[in-house]
Amino acid sequence: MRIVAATHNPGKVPEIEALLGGHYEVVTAGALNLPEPDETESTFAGNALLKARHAADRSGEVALADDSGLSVAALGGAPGIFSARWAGPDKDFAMAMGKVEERLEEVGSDDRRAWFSSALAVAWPDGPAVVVEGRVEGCLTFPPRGDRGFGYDPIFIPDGYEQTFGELDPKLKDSISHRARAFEKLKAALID
Ligand code: ITT
Repeated sequence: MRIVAATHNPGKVPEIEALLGGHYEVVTAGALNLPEPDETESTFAGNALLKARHAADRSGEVALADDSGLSVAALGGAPGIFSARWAGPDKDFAMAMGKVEERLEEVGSDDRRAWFSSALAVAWPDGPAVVVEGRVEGCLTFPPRGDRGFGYDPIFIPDGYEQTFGELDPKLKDSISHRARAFEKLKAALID
């Protein structure tokens, strides 16, 4: 069976493919020339549903979307749903990670706790949809370390580890990440 990965973020695609474990043929929204919808909702779940619904109804195929982001405790959960927008139109994550560090300096807090969230939504064309959410807790480190993964991975150390997601083996990230945890819930929701 084929599933549309309703994302235009190339960093997410291998992770989604790995989580699907080769059981589905994955085609991306970009490959189908589907337009990128505006993320107008105020929650990860709302934006994931919006993206999955948009792709499923336009492609006529089952679609899977991920809406995710980094939340920093000392910044009241920012950037959160604005994680991609903090990187600007050029998707400059070196700049976005610098902005996180600057904001932490401005608030003058030593609290480096942070978490990644992922909402995964599956939508059937003109049919139902399912949405679930997963989270991984950790702390931030500066300067960024490692060139694996994508986005904010080089500043995030998951609890129980000493390396950042940018340094850890992608297979390990795929077993403990926010996306992996959401995926476990998705499997349970689809089987129940
Ligand atoms: P799509 O909406 O097309 O999927 P996007 O990049 O705009 O792509 P989001 O709106 O969900 O996706 O933004 C999530 C941002 O949060 C993403 O761009 C990354 O910067 C960050 N992020 C999410 N998951 C991450 C992960 O596993 N590692 C590092 N950064 C992550």
